[in-house]
Amino acid sequence: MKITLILPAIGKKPGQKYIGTWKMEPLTIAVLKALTPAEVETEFFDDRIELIDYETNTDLVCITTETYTAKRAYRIAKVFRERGIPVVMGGYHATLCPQETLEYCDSVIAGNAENVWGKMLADFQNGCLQRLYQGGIGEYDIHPDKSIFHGKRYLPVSLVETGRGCCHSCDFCSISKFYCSKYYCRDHELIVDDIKASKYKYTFLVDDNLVANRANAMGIFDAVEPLHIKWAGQGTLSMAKDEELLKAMKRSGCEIILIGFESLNEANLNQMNKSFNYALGERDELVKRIHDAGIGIYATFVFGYDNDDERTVNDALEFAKKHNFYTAAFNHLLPFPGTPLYNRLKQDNRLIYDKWWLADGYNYGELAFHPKLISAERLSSLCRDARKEFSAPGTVWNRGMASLGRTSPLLWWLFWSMNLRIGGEVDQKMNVPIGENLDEYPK
Ligand code: B12
Ligand code: SF4
Repeated sequence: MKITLILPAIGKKPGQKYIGTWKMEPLTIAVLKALTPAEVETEFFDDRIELIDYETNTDLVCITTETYTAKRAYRIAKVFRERGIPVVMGGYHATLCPQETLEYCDSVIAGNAENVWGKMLADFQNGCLQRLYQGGIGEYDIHPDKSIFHGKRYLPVSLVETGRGCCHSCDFCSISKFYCSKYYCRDHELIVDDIKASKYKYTFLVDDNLVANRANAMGIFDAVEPLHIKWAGQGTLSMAKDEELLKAMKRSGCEIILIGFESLNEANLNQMNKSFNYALGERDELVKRIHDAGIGIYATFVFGYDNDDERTVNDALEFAKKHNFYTAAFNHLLPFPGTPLYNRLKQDNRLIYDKWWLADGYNYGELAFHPKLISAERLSSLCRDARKEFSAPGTVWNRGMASLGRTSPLLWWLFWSMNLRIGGEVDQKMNVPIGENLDEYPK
């Protein structure tokens, strides 16, 4: 038997290349490969870097879905199903919208694949593929098999999972919905083995909230320290309150930590159920503590809550410039299906599209709902302007100089290439048509 794994891309502008900084190794596919029995032949098409061979000789097609890639996934599935080849889907979108996804494929695995993948393959071989498999949540005691990436060129960063889920319940977050606001630790030996097997010295520890469980986090940092790697990860501002934790993070090789500041406005933080971000105390002081520990910050902000207006975007930009963050994202709010945010906006009749991810004419970078104090178009362009300003040569220079000594020399060099690349991509990303132009070169 042969199965074909596919990672669909978001979309691209006609004649242009796919967004460079999105081309990371897809851990999801390496996990599915590892779960597949050796006697089953596998092949993999990464839609972000290569053309899909729709004529390939295969028995079963398995597609991973995110909400942004759902439209593309459905189109790919249609072609294979017209050839009589069954299609299975899983991933974030399929889990959040299983009934919609089932309209476009033969079977869905909702949740984590680990404990049902083998059964799904056996059912398929026995001619009794079920429509819906309920996978587990947070069980992942295997090593991903990255041999499936052979011959594909990704960014030179190794992805290693350290945890799944998050203990918080921010109203816009798909993770909190998928993992029911719980955090699941991963066995530290597996983490160490994965790092040892990694191709690159620079590692992205995949975790939605690395500091969700303090004792577990300290254990990971102790286990990783002897490996002498440099890593980036994702946490929350709460880590700044804990000096011992910060020191252990740094000792273990932490260089950059992604922190969702989201908003500087208290009412907005309340509305998104992230009030813990201001309850922690003086924000400037917390940022300083992280920087003083020798850790750079990737700050993320989101705009579109009910108290956002022209001023709030600018306030966040000034805050990011004042602290000379290593990098920052100025995103507009997007209602992902299944989240409390989506349900609230739908109930209030504020969605521009019922399903923006399938809507004809919906482009990356556009708002999919009406904010209260500002128009959708204006907010989209303010976010774009903030990104441009933050990556303008003068701002990048100031940030680069501030990072000198804060991060290791390797990360300091990386700062320039990364920030210049991100700056160059701002307009390339704006208005990318979702699901379009992917069956053409260049990739
Ligand atoms: C690393 C990462 C990235 C990397 C690389 C992405 C990649 N494709 O490899 C970068 C930084 C480039 C990135 C970019 C973006 N990302 Co991202 N990213 C992640 C992150 C942190 C880890 C992904 C991962 O490797 N997980 C580990 C694997 C093993 O878990 P998994 O994918 O869930 O797979 C399991 C199950 O879902 C299931 N499964 C998955 N697929 C399939 C398929 C089949 C057939 C089956 C049966 C089962 C199955 O089984 C797997 C094993 O249990 C996730 C959050 C997270 N913790 O997962 C966000 C996440 C996937 N990203 C997200 C988003 C929104 C984005 C961006 C759109 C952000 C933006 N505004 O630009 C872009 C889009 C880029 C693109 N798609 O081209 C959202 C998606 C939400 C949604 N509803 O779709 C997530 C969930 C983050 C969040 N907080 O909500 N991202
Ligand atoms: S802290 Fe981050 S990962 Fe956790 S629920 Fe909030 S946005 Fe999601």
